[in-house]
Amino acid sequence: MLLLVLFLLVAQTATGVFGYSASAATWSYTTQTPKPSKCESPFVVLRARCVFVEPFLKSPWEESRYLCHELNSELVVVDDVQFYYDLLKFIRGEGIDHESYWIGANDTETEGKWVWVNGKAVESGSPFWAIGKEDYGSYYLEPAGQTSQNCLILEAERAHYFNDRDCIEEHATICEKHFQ
Ligand SMILES: [Ca+2]
Repeated sequence: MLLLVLFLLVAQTATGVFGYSASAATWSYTTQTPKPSKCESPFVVLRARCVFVEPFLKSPWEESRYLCHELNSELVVVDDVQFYYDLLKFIRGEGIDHESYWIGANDTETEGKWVWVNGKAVESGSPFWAIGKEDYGSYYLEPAGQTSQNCLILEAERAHYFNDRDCIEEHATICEKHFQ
């Protein structure tokens, strides 16, 4: 009988120790893991924003967005002229300006109503959108693709001005990581 009581006591103690260890291990994990750096490679800081320009993988717009999500980021929102300038300067400086890049806006939900992935409206006209020239000489402002072109791209052939393209075309990607 005494042996049985001793056995139960030891078993209870062992259980208690195990439980304590598990919680201690959890505690030490959460407090000792280093805080992640704000903008780590392959992302770079441009105009105080954290972006990743991926020129090699070509994908439809939705897959480009998925790629960004996999990197805990989102397709880039180019809503600031100075940031736009720095982004283009970076692309040219890196020698990767032969590619066109999907960025984070579309007019899929309502034709002609361009919306960034953060829900804000895309600014129309200059200095963002490309100007086209008809064969007979007159000029027009993009976007002009109507319902056949619903995704926003920085188009290489248009000096990386904004243009609307068919979302299923395969192009390079620019992601942006948010800190807040
Ligand atoms: Ca459209």
